[in-house]
Amino acid sequence: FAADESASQQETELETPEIEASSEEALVLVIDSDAEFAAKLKETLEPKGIPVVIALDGQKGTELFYTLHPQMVLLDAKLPDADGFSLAERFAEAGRSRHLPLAILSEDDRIDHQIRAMEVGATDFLAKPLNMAYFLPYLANRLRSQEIVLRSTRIDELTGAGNRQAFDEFLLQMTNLAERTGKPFTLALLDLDHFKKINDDHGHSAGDEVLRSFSQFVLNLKRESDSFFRYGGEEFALVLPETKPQEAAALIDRLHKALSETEFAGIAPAPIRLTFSAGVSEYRLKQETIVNKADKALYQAKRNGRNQTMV
Ligand code: GH3
Ligand code: MG
Ligand code: MG
Ligand code: MG
Repeated sequence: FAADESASQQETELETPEIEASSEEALVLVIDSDAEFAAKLKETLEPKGIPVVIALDGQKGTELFYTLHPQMVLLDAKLPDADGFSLAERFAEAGRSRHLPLAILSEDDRIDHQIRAMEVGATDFLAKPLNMAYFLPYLANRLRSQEIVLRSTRIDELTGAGNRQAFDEFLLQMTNLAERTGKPFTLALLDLDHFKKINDDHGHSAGDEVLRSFSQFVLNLKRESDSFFRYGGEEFALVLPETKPQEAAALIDRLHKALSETEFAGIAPAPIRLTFSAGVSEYRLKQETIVNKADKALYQAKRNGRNQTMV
């Protein structure tokens, strides 16, 4: 399954940086221990252009939920290692899943099960075996609504930073402006170091809390004219108008210094310390690969030992 492939990629020490899938791609996460059922769903949906990722237990499902940011979750009520209802509740609590279509699937469709699904924050309850004549248009409806929600949202719910959609649009505007006026700008990509370890050590809710705190930290220190976005899971972007790369690097070094003097308390039993690596790239006329350049610089910063900025 694709789930296993992406899992092994996650485990490599340093993966090649890549731009995350755009928010337009409707990825469906299926968490179900019935491998045959899950595989059949995948076989049915993928030819219709809906990528499906499968997790056979709650732990894997949680990992993929946080790594892949799916547009929809189908979650079996009974999992080998977790209760689907509690898992659904955790996903809903994660905050940014507020708009996420999340269906609980169960062979037991007694009304108290259906009520429980609604109480924990699921959007739907589907009885198993699925009635495909109902399920397919149902899924299409949910994904269509979800796409509209994603397109119309500019703020990342978890962190309060601008979201990926906002970033893409803002970058395009800045690029057009720079081409017209010749005014350059600088892009900095910030990637938290060894963030996976925070999730592994303290759980994903703590990880979420750290993402929130880090965003707040940057939002408090950045200049008024700089724009801050959540570019991907634990990756952020700063767009710095009329700023030279060296000035940007100096600004980011100030962030590095301030962060080294900061402890995030109240999240885990002991205060959490955090570092990040950054890649900086300047927009020049006719250069359309600013994100790729910043991404390459970021990769270099990681290679050089993290907690630093490369231009
Ligand atoms: P590196 O220093 O190489 O960047 O290591 P890393 O562990 O930070 O990077 P990696 O890409 O291996 O792991 C990123 C992790 O970020 C994996 C994923 O579960 C986690 N993550 C992504 N989005 C979220 C989120 O919204 N919440 C939480 N809690 N974790 C997230
Ligand atoms: Mg990574
Ligand atoms: Mg990363
Ligand atoms: Mg990272």
